[in-house]
Amino acid sequence: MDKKKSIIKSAILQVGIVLFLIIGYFSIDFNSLYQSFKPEASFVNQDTNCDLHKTSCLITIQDGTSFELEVTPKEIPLMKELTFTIKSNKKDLKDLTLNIYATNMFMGEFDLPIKNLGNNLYEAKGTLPTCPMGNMQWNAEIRVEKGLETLGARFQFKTDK
Ligand SMILES: [Cu+2]
Repeated sequence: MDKKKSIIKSAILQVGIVLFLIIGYFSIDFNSLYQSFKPEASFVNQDTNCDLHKTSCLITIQDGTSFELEVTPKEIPLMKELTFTIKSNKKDLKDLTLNIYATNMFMGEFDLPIKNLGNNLYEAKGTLPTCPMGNMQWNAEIRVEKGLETLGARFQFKTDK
């Protein structure tokens, strides 16, 4: 009788430990924890009414530099090469990268070099990974160093599967 009781006790304990680990895993937001280690920048966010699936979106940052981003193909598929075309009012921007990461799940971090094509046109290319969950929300950020400050433009879009 006593043996049975202790078996049940240890089973309950084990289930308890597993539940504790699972709940812990889901309640810690690893993504925002990871993002908090990035150097600080003050971002201007994309207008929430602008949808990169439909049109290009324009962000003008604090120093007057404008970035108009268009993503092709417009469906923004995963696992296919995407082209990020950026028009700016400045033609001599250098060493920029497009930093892309998902905000609702940790899906890795992608730093796409932005090429200056001339005529105020810039371009970055890259492929986003497939996702088991779907409905990923992404930030695509351009950082501009201004003296001691870092300014930036933050574009946002969603993808399905
Ligand atoms: Cu995902």
